[in-house]
Amino acid sequence: MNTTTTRTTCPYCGVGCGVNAVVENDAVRVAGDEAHPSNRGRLCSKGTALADTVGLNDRLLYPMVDGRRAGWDEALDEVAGRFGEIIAEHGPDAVAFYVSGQLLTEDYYVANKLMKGYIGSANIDTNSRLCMSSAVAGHKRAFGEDVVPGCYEDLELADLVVLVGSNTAWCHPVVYQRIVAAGEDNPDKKLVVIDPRRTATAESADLHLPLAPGTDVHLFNGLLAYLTGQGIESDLPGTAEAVAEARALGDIDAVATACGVARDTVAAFFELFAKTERTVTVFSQGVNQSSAGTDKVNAILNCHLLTDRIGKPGACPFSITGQPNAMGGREVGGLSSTLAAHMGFDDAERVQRFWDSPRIASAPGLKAVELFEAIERGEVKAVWIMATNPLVSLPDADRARRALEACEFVAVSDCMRHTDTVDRAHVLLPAAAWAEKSGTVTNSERIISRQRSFLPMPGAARADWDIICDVARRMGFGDGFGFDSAAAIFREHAALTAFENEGERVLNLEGLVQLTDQAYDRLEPLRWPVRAETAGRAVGAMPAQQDSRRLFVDGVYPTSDGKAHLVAVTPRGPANAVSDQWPLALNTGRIRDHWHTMTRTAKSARLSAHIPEPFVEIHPTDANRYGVADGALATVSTVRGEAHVRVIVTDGQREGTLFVPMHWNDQFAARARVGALANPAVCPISGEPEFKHTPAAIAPFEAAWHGFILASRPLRLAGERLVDYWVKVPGERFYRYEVAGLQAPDDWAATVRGWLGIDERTADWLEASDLAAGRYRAAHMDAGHIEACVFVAPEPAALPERSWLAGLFTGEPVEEAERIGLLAGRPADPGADPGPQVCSCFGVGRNTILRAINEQGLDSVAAVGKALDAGTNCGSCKPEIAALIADAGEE
Ligand SMILES: Nc1nc2c(c(=O)[nH]1)N[C@H]1C(S)=C(S)[C@@H](COP(=O)(O)OP(=O)(O)OC[C@H]3O[C@@H](n4cnc5c(=O)[nH]c(N)nc54)[C@H](O)[C@@H]3O)O[C@H]1N2
Ligand SMILES: Nc1nc2c(c(=O)[nH]1)N[C@H]1C(S)=C(S)[C@@H](COP(=O)(O)OP(=O)(O)OC[C@H]3O[C@@H](n4cnc5c(=O)[nH]c(N)nc54)[C@H](O)[C@@H]3O)O[C@H]1N2
Ligand code: SF4
Ligand SMILES: [Mo]
Repeated sequence: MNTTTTRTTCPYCGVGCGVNAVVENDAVRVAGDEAHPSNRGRLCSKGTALADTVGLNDRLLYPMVDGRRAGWDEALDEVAGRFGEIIAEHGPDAVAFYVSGQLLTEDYYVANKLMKGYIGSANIDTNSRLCMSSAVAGHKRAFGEDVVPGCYEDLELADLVVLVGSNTAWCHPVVYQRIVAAGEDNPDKKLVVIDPRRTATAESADLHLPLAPGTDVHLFNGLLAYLTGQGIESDLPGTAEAVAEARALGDIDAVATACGVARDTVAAFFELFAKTERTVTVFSQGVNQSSAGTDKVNAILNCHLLTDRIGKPGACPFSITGQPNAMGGREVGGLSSTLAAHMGFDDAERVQRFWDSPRIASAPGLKAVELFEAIERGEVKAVWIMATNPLVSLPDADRARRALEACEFVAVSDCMRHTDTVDRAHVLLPAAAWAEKSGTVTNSERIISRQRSFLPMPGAARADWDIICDVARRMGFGDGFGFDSAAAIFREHAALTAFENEGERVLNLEGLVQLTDQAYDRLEPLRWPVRAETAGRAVGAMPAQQDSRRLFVDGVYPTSDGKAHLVAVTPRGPANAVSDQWPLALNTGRIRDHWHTMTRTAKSARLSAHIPEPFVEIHPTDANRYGVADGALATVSTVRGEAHVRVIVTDGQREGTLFVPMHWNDQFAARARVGALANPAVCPISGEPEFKHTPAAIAPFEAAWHGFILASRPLRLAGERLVDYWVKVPGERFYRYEVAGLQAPDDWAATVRGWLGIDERTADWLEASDLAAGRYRAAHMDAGHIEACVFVAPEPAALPERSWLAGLFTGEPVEEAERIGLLAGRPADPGADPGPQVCSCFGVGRNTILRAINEQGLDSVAAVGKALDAGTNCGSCKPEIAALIADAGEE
């Protein structure tokens, strides 16, 4: 047996977990890396399922030009040539790059260098604009530099963890597990969650503040005023102004009213915060993705600065990052509003000298939303998109689509053959994916880790840095892009951070400037800043005096006066308020087991099984008011567009608000791309869009019939007559489609055969119908195997569960006993139906868990874990298991 183990890093969230990838013969398996300081061996459901995602199905394997396969020379000459022509004719600002926090630092570095130093424009922006830019801007206003001052250990040491606008249990699960585990050792530890929704994270909090959307500044200003009322003072610049602004709102009652939260809840939070020295406030997209995003960030930072809770064990504000390399991108300067290595445009001369480049961008470029508007107006005529899917992820995404369709030249570097964005490119460049590519990423706690390749690059795929350098050389910039390895690029990046850095920039990798190729290959996870004397040591092994875990320990900041600044912030509502026509506030975000636009997580059947369909969550009162029922379909609309999604009625959703996940797109659903509905209003300081608040309406989707199809092969339902709603759910050995239509066909059998593409005469076809009752059921068999089955009913609730039927797609012939149950859609023995999946790691279903709870009297998550393994690997499903136990107890 031929086995190799490679230590690498998870390519999903900013927790940055270390992963051991084991390749045994041709099979890949992954496990958490016990030696990585960020996760110490843990992985969440997505990390655990990484091996499911490395297959080559649907991969982009060759360059394409105008829809046909091309060689690298042709494709790269086309990109270099078209960019060159447009620059020559219209100047450097007529072109742009739109890149991503999913690039490695080395890829990012050369993309930034090419645009800002050689093309001479700052028109390179990144999807981090949609993600972290408010945190960046807030950090700069308060600290003088974009720096996260603490580390994950602080979350363990804290006696109070405040999670603001962060569904940590689902979006940063390993950090969440670390907080929960620390709570088990410290019974005094308290967890407060501030989120309009009662999320999985809020379920296990000591206190949940379900505040009205967009009222975080009101709340934290209220807190600042309360703290000063307790006699807490500070002589930091800006304090008087910030406190005066904070007091303007009034007392706790006024704050409670403004935030729409019970007075006692607000008071309890304020008291807890005031008395707990060791407090960490974690914030994420509920804060950043707002037209007041930067102000929200500073309202939080103000409270930490006033109380001097920063740079201390267990005390700091903590911006938790989304993407695996959101931090690395910020470090190289990938945002259009920064230059490079935490330097701004004031440092242009210095950066140009370091690069020895022909030009240098001297002023900020276009920010993501503006960039696509400029493309639409024809001012930007060529764009190169790398590692992001903007036609799904930008707000007002249909407008972004029109912009790209009108654009003279669009190049896309991606790993997938089809995405909503890829399908609109003139030139496609196949990029190496995780497992194939090699370089570094920086996580939320400033730890730089290696992503290492353990599989060969498939087809003609190449690393992003390699593609970018090749284009640069073809544009005549050979001097600056002669890199022959990721290591060489990393050294130059490190050197730029240290260049003429006399301590005025905290980001400093001077200790890594001399890193040999061999040392780079072996690089252990290492936290910046990396001074010369600490280089090469693992984080855990650093001596205390060279500790970089906490910054600003001495109270010195990279500002002109060396001090941190409080910033006066004025509370204001979202950019567009709800109205009679658009009475509900549409909030968007993430679910546990999907990643962004699903290009990777949809390759995993177990991840796709957790929440199979796009949905809208709505409060019972609103559901009543607008006539939508749990389990039915609804149309959610805004001024920009509409989406057709499944309704979930829950009192965890705040009245007056809706929640729709961001993940589904045109590859997986007929119409569920919520970006097309989202408001492109941005924070005036950071340019980050208001994804968490768009005025919206909801109405029932009046389907005449509902159904589902399970098929062994993928079907093409897009554009299929009578199928007005479809969602594709990849399964283990099958594809599941949830379908519905506004009108029933005259001939079900013929219509269904058409969907399945089967020949009437030869097929082994089982059928049962009760057309008067609106029911139709059929199965297509082939030599005893099941090829497909279709179930149709007038109501969704009248359809059988999918899990048992799905289990018949084993590749083996269907047994006679099962064949009897087939058209009934349920087994002869009801105990055989596991129900919808709860635990992705062990594939344990809801029915199985409920049966075990009831039959064995299990009363704790640990007991369920012992009996069924559910929840014992990544732990991401623990909140759901706890909810099932609670429900069973109530009955
Ligand atoms: N499973 C999974 N994990 C991920 C990702 C993924 O796609 N899937 N993506 C990664 C990325 S790039 C990112 S950026 C992170 C994002 O991680 P999170 O920020 O935790 O995720 P979101 O679901 O976008 O939003 C968080 C919460 O903000 C709340 N919110 C909405 N409006 C407000 C408000 O006005 N105030 C407050 N206080 N809260 C509000 C929402 O209800 C939501 O529960 O997740 C990362 N991790
Ligand atoms: N409605 C709504 N929209 C949102 C958000 C929200 O909360 N609500 N959140 C926003 C946030 S925080 C984020 S971070 C964005 C994320 O949004 P996107 O960045 O658009 O989402 P991804 O699906 O991660 O897109 C990554 C693309 O890069 C490809 N890819 C993967 N690895 C590589 C690689 O190594 N090289 C190359 N060249 N390509 C690669 C993938 O196939 C995929 O097409 O979405 C934003 N949009
Ligand atoms: S928490 Fe999960 S998704 Fe995030 S890095 Fe760790 S394993 Fe990957
Ligand atoms: Mo993000």
